[in-house]
Amino acid sequence: MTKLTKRSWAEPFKIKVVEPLRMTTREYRDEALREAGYNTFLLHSRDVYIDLLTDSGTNAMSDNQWAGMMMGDEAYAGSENFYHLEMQMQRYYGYKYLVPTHQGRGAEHLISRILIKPGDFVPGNMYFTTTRLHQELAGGTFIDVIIDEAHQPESLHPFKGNIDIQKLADAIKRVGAEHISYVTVAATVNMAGGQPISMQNLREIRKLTQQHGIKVVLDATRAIENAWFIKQREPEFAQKSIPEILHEMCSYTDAATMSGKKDLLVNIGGFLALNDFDIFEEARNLVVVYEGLHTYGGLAGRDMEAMARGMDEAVQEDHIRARIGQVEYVGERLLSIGVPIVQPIGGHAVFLDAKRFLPQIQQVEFPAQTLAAELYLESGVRTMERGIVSAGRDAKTGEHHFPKLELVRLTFPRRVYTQAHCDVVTEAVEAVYDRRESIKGMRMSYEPKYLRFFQARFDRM
Ligand code: PM9
Repeated sequence: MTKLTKRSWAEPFKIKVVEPLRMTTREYRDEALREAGYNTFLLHSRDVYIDLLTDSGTNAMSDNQWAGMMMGDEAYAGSENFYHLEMQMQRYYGYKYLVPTHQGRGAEHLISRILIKPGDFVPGNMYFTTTRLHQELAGGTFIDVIIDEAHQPESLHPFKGNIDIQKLADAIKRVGAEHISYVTVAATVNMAGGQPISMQNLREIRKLTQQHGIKVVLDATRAIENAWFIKQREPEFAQKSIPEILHEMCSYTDAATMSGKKDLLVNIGGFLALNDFDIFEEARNLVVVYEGLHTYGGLAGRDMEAMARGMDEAVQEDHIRARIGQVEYVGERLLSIGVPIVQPIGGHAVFLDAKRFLPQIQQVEFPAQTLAAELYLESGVRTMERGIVSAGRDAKTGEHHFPKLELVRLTFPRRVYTQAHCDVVTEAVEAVYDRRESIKGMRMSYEPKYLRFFQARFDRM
């Protein structure tokens, strides 16, 4: 008799509430796709079987978080939940001041308006869609200073989120430190495949920027998952706790924008965290114009409470091990059948490499958009394009950006799907992979001005 392979861990929770899923036929999905203009963002959620569109706001909250929802203090001003959230942010992230926002882009809007002067530059470790747009709307220009390996799906560099310090130094020299609003550092880097930045790199960024008096703003959206990778891959941190690592990461930065909808296990919420009192004062004033009073920033008291409680759960190692372990499980299975994906496998998602998956489709015919549509047609699994459509157009020339990475993101909400769902997903990818040679590209029939990937429509070629 053969022995079972030993599993030393499983999800650190059991399921108390369930939500039924709906399976559809291929004919039904064909029609639904056509109605959605072949854009998975435009599908009705009821027509989706397994939803891997995003891990944003789609997490399952715990019983403790739901209990917290009942403790919402919905006073217009001075909600108890705000003070709890502020205390928790200071405890885990270590910044002095908190400005709540309805979600991450609310915080990006505020910091961009405050720190960017028209004509300024913002270097960073690969663009993120909403982050770059707010920088551009404030009159800034983003400069990508991530290491080259981040643009190479097959590179096994353990920290593909790192900034190339030489590229950053060159950018400072080229445009002048006085024209750099701040350096934006994402942890992990979503568009590179959920890839982490190392603590060593954060230290080097701090050293260089300090020499020039330049501020560093962290995108802390998935910083807890980044801390996990630091613990696994940087020997100095093997014995450190996640909160200790997170604290040190934040200590090399001056401020953070946060979408609580990811790491913090909630359905809505975000914040801007700051150390500089003057910037805080300006942000606290601006937030009342765009989001809501400075003690709720567009959130209900109950949402702030759920986010405050989510922090305690998000830093638990058992939780992160199972969360990242699930993503790894799917990635490893796809690798084992030869499907091209971004490696190393990232924190929040498995990214299919559409350029290698569908080499017959030119980038202007949207291979990743096509692949996401095919995957839905095949199985009802919803994913997201992260390629030329997401990259949008150059703000000055109006030309398409042509990103080196043309990816489809299979994004795993936290604590939502089981291993059986994961197996169904890998089988669906395999089925599309088996018929990949017959797949043709698409043309864009409608293109909105901002963040086109959300609402663009396509036709089959
Ligand atoms: N990320 C995601 O699916 C949701 C919207 S974009 C498709 O990955 C980072 C690293 C993010 C992010 C959102 C935001 C904005 C900032 N930084 O969505 O406004 O991944 O809460 O956050 C999405 P909000």
